[in-house]
Amino acid sequence: MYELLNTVNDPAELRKLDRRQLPQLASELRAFLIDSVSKTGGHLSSNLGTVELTIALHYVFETPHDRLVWDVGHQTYGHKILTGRREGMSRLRMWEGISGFPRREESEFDTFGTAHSSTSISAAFGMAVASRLAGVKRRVVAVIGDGAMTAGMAFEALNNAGDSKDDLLVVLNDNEMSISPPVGALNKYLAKLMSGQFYAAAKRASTRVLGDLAKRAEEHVKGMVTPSTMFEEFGFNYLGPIDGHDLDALVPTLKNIRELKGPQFLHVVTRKGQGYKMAEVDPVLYHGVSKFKPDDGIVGGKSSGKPTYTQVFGDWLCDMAALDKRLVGITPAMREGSGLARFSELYPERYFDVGIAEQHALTFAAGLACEGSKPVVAIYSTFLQRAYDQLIHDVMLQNLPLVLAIDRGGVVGADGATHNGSFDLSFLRCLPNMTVMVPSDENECRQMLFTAFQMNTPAAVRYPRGSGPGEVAKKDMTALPIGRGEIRRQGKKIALLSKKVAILAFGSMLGVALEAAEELDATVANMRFVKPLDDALIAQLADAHDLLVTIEENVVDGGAGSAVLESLQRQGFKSSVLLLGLPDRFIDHGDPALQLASCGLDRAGVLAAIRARLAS
Ligand SMILES: Cc1ncc(C[n+]2csc(CCOP(=O)(O)OP(=O)(O)O)c2C)c(N)n1
Repeated sequence: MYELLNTVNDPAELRKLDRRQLPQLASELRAFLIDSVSKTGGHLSSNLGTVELTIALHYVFETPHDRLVWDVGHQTYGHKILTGRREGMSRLRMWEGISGFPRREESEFDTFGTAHSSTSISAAFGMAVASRLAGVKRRVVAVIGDGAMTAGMAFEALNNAGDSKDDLLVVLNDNEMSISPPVGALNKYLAKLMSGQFYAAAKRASTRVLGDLAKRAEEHVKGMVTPSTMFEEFGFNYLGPIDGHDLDALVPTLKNIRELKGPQFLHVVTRKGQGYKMAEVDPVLYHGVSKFKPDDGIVGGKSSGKPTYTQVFGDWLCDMAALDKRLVGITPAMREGSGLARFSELYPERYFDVGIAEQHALTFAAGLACEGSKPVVAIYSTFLQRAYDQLIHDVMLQNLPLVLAIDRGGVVGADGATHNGSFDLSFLRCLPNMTVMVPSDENECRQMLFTAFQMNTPAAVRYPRGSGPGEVAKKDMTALPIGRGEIRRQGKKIALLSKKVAILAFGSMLGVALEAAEELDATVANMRFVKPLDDALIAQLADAHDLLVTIEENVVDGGAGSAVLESLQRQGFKSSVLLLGLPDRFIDHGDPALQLASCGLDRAGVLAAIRARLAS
């Protein structure tokens, strides 16, 4: 079935094929992708859309000597398959299997680790400059999607690279989709470029001889070409748009461009989900998938029945919006992932998808807050990292009321190290004016969102991926007392080795704390707030116990446990304290239970750590 594909274990073998064999290779690669992703889950539509582009790039460029830099990297399965990882695909995104994104340590063909978007042009430009400085002749190619192109970082890189004379090729993979339909002026501009010139330009680009292109590039560098596209204004030689599924257009065009000097920009048009009808029709649903049967497709949407924290947030947002007209909901291009789909339909005028633009999202929200709106920014923990200065400088410093609904706090599973929300408690709790809440179940999450919304200062509610331990039964809006935790379990007898133990649990770790406490007959506190901390509760626990154990799904360094230590020190306690949390290393992809177990954050790990401390 994969007659040709099975012969390609390396791009060098690909380059030995006759050009006329490439369409067959593309169809085998596409079939392999559908079969493989249906068994493992992963990103589907974006990979199906880049099959021909991937083949053409490896066919034309001398990879790995020439550098191929993928943006986001969720479209690199074809690249992985053609670069010796066909068999590895059966363990894609699994514990100790290959990653769903490019990783430098995984292959010499993965030139730059990624998964957060819009980094490719900067990284590729850096590589082009370093190669020139080292006197190494190589081509460097960045492949970036139209969604990723909306981020400020991509424009910062264009601005910088376009003003240089370095040899760099930016390939814009324009499929007129982000995860959801793309937003913004750039998208309209690209559509205009496409509608006017597509067919004529596609024909021209594939037949144009090198001399024509070289002359045009030279004239471009000398400023003799009247800029006609925005990319030319940025200093790039713009070519295209061409059909990104037509290998007869792609290969000759790339071969010609390969010989040109200076910054080049090739606009390629593809279709997300190409070649698999159901993904073509619904590329949003097929962007990231769990296992499915290729003949049936995804049956019954993605819901597993039990509400996820994301859904709890989405429901709360709709309910809150009905109660308070000042509420606005903001997402940086994550409508589905962040649970805003229903809100966007019910309240289109108060819904803002700002594009892949986390930095702008925060400052935009700050502006809204200045004028009396009540912004709720829904953001993944990992993507909030990109907007840290905007959070500090524009929001916290001015003490503007804003709700940060932080999803995917803690380990996230198959997306792995790039996507784990491992650091937010550390980087949020050090900010003046901030309130940080961590729900231990879905109902508490709703209460905390309501509490945050009532406050007139910045507040974050940080919840994990997936569903929690309970069902959300309560639909009412009740606020929690700020900075107050609660005792969930009182240790009755003197526990192990005559020592009394109290576990101070933060958010998602309450469940495992309670399990461990059953065995040790320990006291358990549901701390609820990382900031402000419940100093009185900490003092009470310190008075009555020999060992305090803190547990959180955040790095130990600077996290909630550190905050407890600071509180004890401030209050003059010299308690024995054990800090449990994520270790000082990046956690790889895999089942979340395995990820947590690898960090000692499962029942067995927690018990072992506490026993070891008591015995020491
Ligand atoms: C900084 C950042 N924000 C959000 C995301 C989540 N995300 C992953 S892919 C994607 C859409 C990318 O669209 P595009 O670049 O057009 O690629 P396509 O999937 O259409 O091929 C988004 C928003 C991300 N990876 N990085």
